[in-house]
Amino acid sequence: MADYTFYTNPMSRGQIARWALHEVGADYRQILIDWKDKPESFLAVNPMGKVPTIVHHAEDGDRVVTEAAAICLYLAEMHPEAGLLPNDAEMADYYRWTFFASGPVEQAITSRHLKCEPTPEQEPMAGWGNFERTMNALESHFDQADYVCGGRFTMADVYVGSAVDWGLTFGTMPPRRAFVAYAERFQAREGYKAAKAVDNTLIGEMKK
Ligand SMILES: N[C@@H](CCC(=O)N[C@@H](CS)C(=O)NCC(=O)O)C(=O)O
Repeated sequence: MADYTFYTNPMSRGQIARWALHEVGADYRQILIDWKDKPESFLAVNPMGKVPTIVHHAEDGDRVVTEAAAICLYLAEMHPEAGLLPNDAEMADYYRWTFFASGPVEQAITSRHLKCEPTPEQEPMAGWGNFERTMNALESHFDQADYVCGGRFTMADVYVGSAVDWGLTFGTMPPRRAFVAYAERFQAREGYKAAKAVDNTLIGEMKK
């Protein structure tokens, strides 16, 4: 049996987890999920019926991890040999920007897409404030750092990088110079290229 069962759909946030799986060299088998026909076995492990979902078949039993950000950080912990964990000095940026991407960035993009952005009066209670504030904050980091933790790629870049990658590809994030330069850096990685090749092949097959 493979170490991980990976529930995904190639046209989804499952791409984030696949990139993480490839970065750590994980042994996984995939189960592709059709939104209109979700297997009971999948709903049993994730009642939300959302991908990505992984089941780690650990020695002490099966462990379910959902939420793309959590899957990335979990895989980095389970595979320290991949060298994607932060050291003490990198820890603050590692957590800060991973959670910033999974909270404010995700909400800023989704609320704009759904045309339900907060009014100026609502901004103080909206965790992302507004779209511009969120984009400006993220840009300010990549204006002075090549990666989330400064000069070196860590697992946080899989999650934050995926947000930037997705945003630039679908035009839901502004193509600011710092975002484009960051994307060029992480897109050159072997793990990124290998994971995208799998998903792009699957997407091609789905379109036949
Ligand atoms: N909070 C979750 C969101 C996952 C999510 O919304 N996945 C979508 C695809 S991108 C999904 O599974 N949609 C199927 C559905 O809701 O039926 C995460 O960050 O992983």
